[in-house]
Amino acid sequence: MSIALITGATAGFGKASAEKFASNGLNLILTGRRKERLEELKVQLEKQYGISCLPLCFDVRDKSAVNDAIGNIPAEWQGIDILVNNAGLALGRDYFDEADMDDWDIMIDTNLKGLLYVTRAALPFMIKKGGGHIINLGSIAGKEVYEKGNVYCASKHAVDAISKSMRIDLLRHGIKVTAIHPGAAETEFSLVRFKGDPDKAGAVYEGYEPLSAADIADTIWYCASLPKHVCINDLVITCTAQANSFLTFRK
Ligand code: NDP
Ligand code: 8X3
Repeated sequence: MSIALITGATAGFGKASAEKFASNGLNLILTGRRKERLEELKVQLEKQYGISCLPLCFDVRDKSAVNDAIGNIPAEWQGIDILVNNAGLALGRDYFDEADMDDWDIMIDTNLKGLLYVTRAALPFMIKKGGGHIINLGSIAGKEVYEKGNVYCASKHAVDAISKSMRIDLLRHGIKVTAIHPGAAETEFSLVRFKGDPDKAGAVYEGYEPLSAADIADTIWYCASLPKHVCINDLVITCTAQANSFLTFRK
């Protein structure tokens, strides 16, 4: 059975992807910081789909914790076929000159450095196996910038750039690299961005139908399930009401 490692599996795209991958018979290494949610998901997916899950609880910003958790996975889990680098967040929506610089650090440390740490830790297993597929979650914010998006947009532009670099540097190992760039999708994303304020978070999705976590999980699975010789390099996906990173048609 194939093995997929999905970061940020406790919510949103990561959780929906875990369900999609499990329904297609893959064994899953599931990561996140919320241990209880990981344990609950393991129990649910194993019971529902008859697959096996290995929950790994760590913060992707902590390089030693990442190396420790992934570097020491049991031998039977080391044959990772697919790595979904999904863990990430936006914090705040403020003008550049007014933004909280601690928010900047957290976004850069999570969205860019966390992705780098996890990938480097998992790669030796994929290289040893002779190939695999890395799927990075960028964003439409990694293609275009918008007002008060500054450092979140920069962190996702970095994901776009590193995905292109990985595709070149990992070619010799037969590892595919796909970057998926969603537009607005209703998950816990905005609740996190607005630091737990449900009114601000809800307002983001008012007046139009945003993408859902399941829409993105379907897209991730589509890219992951293509034949070995086919690689979607770069995919931008928005809801029909969204034209680009800043223009959304609201009724
Ligand atoms: P959610 O907030 O619903 O889920 C985010 C996931 O990331 C959670 O499982 C969370 O787990 C994990 N995570 C966050 N920080 C860390 C950390 N430091 N260490 C480990 N895990 C972490 O958001 P989405 O599902 O919407 O977002 C997933 C990805 O997609 C992100 O990279 C986001 O930037 C990107 N994206 C989202 C869009 C949207 O509109 N929703 C659009 C475009 C891209 P835990 O808290 O348990 O650690
Ligand atoms: C999340 C989408 O438009 O809020 O990456 O930046 S957006």
